[in-house]
Amino acid sequence: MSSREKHDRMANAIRFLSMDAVEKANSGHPGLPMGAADIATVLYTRFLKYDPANPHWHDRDRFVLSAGHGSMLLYSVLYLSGYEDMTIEEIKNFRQLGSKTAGHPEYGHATGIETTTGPLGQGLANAVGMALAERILNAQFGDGLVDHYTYVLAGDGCLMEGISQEALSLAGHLKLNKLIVFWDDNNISIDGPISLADSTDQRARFAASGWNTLAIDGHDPEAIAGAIEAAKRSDRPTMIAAKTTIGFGSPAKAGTNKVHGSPLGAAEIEATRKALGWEYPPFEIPSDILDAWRLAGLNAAKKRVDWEKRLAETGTEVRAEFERRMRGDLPANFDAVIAEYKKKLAADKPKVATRKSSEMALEVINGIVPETIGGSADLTGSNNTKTSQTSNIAPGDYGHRFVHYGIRELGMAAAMNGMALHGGVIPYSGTFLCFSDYARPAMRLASLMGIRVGFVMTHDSIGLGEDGPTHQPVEHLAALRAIPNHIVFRPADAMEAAECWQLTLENRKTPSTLALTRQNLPAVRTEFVEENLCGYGAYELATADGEAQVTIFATGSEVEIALNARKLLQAAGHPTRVVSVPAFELFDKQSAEYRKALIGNAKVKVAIEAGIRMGWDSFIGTDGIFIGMHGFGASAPIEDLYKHFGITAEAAADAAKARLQA
Ligand SMILES: Cc1ncc(C[n+]2csc(CCOP(=O)(O)OP(=O)(O)O)c2C)c(N)n1
Repeated sequence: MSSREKHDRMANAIRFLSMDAVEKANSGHPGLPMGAADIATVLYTRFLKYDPANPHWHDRDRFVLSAGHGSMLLYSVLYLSGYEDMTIEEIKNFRQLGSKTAGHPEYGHATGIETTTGPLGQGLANAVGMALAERILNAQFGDGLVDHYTYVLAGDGCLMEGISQEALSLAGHLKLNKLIVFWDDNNISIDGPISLADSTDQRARFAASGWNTLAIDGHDPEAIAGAIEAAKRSDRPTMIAAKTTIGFGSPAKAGTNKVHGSPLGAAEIEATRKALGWEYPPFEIPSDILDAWRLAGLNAAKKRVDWEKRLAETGTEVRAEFERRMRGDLPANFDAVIAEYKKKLAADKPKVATRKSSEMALEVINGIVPETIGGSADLTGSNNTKTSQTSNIAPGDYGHRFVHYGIRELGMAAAMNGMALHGGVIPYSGTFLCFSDYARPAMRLASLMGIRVGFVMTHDSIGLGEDGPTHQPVEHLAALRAIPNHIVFRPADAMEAAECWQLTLENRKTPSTLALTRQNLPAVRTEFVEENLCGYGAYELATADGEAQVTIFATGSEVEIALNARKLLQAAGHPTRVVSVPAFELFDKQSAEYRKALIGNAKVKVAIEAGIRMGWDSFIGTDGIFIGMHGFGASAPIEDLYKHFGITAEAAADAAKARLQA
């Protein structure tokens, strides 16, 4: 058999596994796997550095299927190359409950799936973060331990999405030349030909963003191999425009949108079997082809043995540090250092904005956790994400810890996801809370994937003042709290900010948002307690003098207001307690007894938060008093705004008194 013939048969194995799995599931996307099978075959049999038997090998190349609807391409390749958890049964159970082969690739379901993709374009942006993490770690640990490529397969859809521009301009600027993107240039999306909606010169666009670009016949294995080799020689990231035919091999449907997202149907599959000369029944791969694939998997793994050797020869200290970081463990002295810092805060009682408190906490954390990588979407001075340890990562100069992401909130968030997925670094970065809307699609995927990312969101209420309602978040706290597996922290002072950061770093499988103020806040936690009280999600900050008639729940900047309202109420003879609620999600995890006791049974329950009411009824009940926002904010100095919207201690105390007397 000629090598071309062998290649074709290996690629056809992907095509038929994909076609047959989609047919059996009666749903899915056969077109992309059939069209991109040649690219995947060349990549996985001749270039990709990976080891199916050690899928988490740190120095493996990463492959991101950004066009996640083509999931069967990835599942087929993982099965063929010998990933143990991707069995033929899993392929047969494509899209069924409990299978590893979900409709779109899901991180954590099976090894070899480097990220969750499906929302088009995000995979490409994840890959930028992976490629950046690789360079950062390479700068710290050297070529011997960290030296790998990040490959992407992106479709027309990925490139049409706005996020692609954020991702590729960032990668182009940073000269991430170990990032190699295949564009599956098949001219088809769901509605029909791309010309219905797009006439972009993609190569020109990538070139304008600082990329090396190549164009090839995506069905010619030698052209694919040549392009990868050329890409590896480039000093810039490379986009390979690979002309392919969607649904390659299907006599009646190839090259049309009919094969994008529906099963081919038994008759057309039969015709395709004939056309491609594939005489095997569904899910049966002839042994010579399966052997060839498994051999490719074994060959790809050879480099791991050398790498293990290099790791073993690395000095004990460096090796231990590298392994700690890649495991994602925090340094052993982390808790002790935070405790010391909390003691200092108890003594100093700083009156600062929580964005500043956050910076102070980061100054301590960054001093002992060298893997944190900070950043901002062009709001560095406002987000306070830069500390003394974090100098700028620049094109070709990656041995630093701060990323100027530019005004690219979604690209930034998705890149951070990629960095976290890569491992060895802990990304955090900021924008204004209001613009979390721009980052939200990636924040959601961080939650779905269960990864550790710190989303720093400053200017967290009308408290930002004069910039006005376009910049004043109102519904954002509620909207972010609505995302499963996402912790929204809203610390009230420097002590809580330190605790919230501690939790952000400790929660390895949950991303966190830190909602932080622009305005100064007094210290409300002035005693040192070793325990992380924010870890309860809500805790009693001030007790009532006597049996509580009123309980006031508040977060962040409104805790100060709650404490003042308590004073007014107690002066009027109404014992009042204040509960700080830095994180709804953590409170939900407490025992029923804790929650019941904390909510208590005071006659009147009040919540104060400069956002909308949504979510607060679980604390105060539907008949509770909510002091907060009921619509958009306004442009004015902060003092005027809080008065104008009735978010004051007096308003809260008056409302509580009126209710007590009712
Ligand atoms: C953000 C987002 N919007 C819409 C979709 C729905 N969708 C899935 S595939 C697709 C078309 C993609 O076209 P292309 O990338 O050319 O893939 P191909 O047709 O080549 O398989 C669309 C609109 C999605 N998955 N993600």
